[in-house]
Amino acid sequence: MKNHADLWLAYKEIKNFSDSSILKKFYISGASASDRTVANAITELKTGLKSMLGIEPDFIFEESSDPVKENSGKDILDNEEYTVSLREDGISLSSKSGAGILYAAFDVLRNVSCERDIKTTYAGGRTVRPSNPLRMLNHWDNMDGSIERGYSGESFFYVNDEIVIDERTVDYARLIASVGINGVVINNVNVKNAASYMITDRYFDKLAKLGEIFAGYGIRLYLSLNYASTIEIGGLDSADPLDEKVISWWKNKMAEVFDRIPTLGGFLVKADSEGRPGPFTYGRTQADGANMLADIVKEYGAIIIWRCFVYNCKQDWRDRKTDRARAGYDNFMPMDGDYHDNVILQIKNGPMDFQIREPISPLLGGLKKTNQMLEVQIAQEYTGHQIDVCYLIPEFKEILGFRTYVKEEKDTVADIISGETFGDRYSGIAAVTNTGNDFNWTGNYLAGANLFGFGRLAFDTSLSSEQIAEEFVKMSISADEDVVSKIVSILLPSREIYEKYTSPLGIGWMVQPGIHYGCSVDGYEYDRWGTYHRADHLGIGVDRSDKGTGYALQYNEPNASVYNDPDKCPDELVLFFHHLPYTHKLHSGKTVIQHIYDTHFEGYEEAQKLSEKWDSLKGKVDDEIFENVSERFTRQLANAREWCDQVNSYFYRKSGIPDEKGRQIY
Ligand code: GCW
Repeated sequence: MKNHADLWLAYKEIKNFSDSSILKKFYISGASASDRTVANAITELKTGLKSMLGIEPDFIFEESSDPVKENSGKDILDNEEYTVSLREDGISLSSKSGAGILYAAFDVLRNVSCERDIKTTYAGGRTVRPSNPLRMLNHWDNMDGSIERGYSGESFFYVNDEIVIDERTVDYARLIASVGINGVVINNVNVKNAASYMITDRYFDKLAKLGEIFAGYGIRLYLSLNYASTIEIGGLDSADPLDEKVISWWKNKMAEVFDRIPTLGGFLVKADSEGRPGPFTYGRTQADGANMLADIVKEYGAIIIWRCFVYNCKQDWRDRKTDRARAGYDNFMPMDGDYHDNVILQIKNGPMDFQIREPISPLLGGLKKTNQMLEVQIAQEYTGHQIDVCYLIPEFKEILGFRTYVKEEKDTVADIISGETFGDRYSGIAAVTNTGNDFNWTGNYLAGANLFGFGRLAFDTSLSSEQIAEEFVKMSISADEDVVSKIVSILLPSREIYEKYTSPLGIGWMVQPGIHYGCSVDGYEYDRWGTYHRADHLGIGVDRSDKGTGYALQYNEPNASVYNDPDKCPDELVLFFHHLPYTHKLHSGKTVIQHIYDTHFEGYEEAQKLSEKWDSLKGKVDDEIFENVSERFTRQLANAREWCDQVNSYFYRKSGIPDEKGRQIY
């Protein structure tokens, strides 16, 4: 008995499948039979088709060619593109690489698992080219087994500072490869203690083995790097990127690392952020820091992914001009074009920190000559800790579809991170993952939709939130139409509902400090990191217009003028950009204060309805899944009730303005 669920690779038996005759033979061309990824694709097809349909297919290998050497995002896409087409007596899978054959195999298994008719699905052939070259998960796993912002148990990569490789490791590679993930950073960006020694002999053998397992599923291994390694493990007294001793230490170190871990794709670096050391410590620029490492790893075909989460976390909230939201743009725009071509800047979707709603970071659409990756979070740090249901794919669709006006066309975030807008050498998308060693991997079974969905969306940004949700439910829970439609109708509105009872109007952060779950309206308000709602007896919100911190002007036109004007700014962000009286009329026709009351009562009521809908599924879904989600709904309703009561009471007491509908506010 496994200690973990199969999730969307459960391959449940399908009784009345339309026509399985075409699935008895597979023709494989492009990648060679000796490729271990092709071998894994065949194993997967055998496992899945036997389990779902009781058939044992044959495999015929046709002409094969070698994949192109990957020196750019375009090379990756050329290799990973695949085609599935119909033959007289079988199905043809073709791709330049083993990874492409594996994705093709999972494409077939997904369609069978969703009980779609295969001949119809693949009539005329289906060629899929991934939307993004790099599709990565970032684990904030610590080597002691804990997970920073982890809500699904302990790390399955580490126990007591040792790397674990077991059946779950392989199943993890299968799960994420099945949704097209091709890169994993296995350790916390806050690299500390034993993690600083990841790049030493102590861990090389295990990392090499882990890299081989991942490579067999088309996944590159990456490591988070301690920028101050020269000091912490190198015995030097400096980490200055321009210091010759530092440079030569890194040269020797990287030669050793890439010799011992040949599959390593590169490093993720968090520097000069929240107390982490970095180039600023030595009066150098972020580009100095990134380029020094990039130049050294280039000969190994590796990349440096450099996070833009840099802000002055010692700022004084009383300084009305200091604005944490400005920091990313102010720190990184001046060096646009200074980064070498195997450096990628990894940019959080918003200027603050993964709130339930933020404007899009102005770096996306600001930077024109720098490789960029988008960083989103499926670990529900501020969005419910995988207790509250919060399906984030609709939010990611909004982010990807946002027009930056950096160019006349092909200017959306999706265009930029795909490499389409600027023809970048490297680009892509990463998610801080929500996994852990819980039996169901993600705490709440329904949070699995965020892991599944992130992968599917990263691979194909044209997919809809609804289609992704449907696939997830059919493959992981049940293909029963009534069950599918009910659970999809729980997932789709859940982000808006969470926003209703925890926001309003672009105001986040009213969370328990440090924990980031549960309501505390002023918890962060007077924290050194800046104020977040600036509520007084007359109004609420932060003035980020040209009359305030000027953040709104970091955007390209027409976005800057829209955000800068309280009468044009969209309601859902108006308090992020402006300080407005409680009586201000929104586009919706409501006043700010009535919007606060209405959304918090609605949010709680709608969360109750989701829970009731789930209750109606008792006996129709696996008991273990039913109980897991049901227990979390109980906690979510208590949470939503607290938020509703505390936020409404706070703003009623602050404003003195009664609820138009006369509801009980304490
Ligand atoms: O979201 C915040 C978290 C930190 C995290 C940091 C980051 C890994 O509270 O736990 O540290 O941002 O993104 O680096």
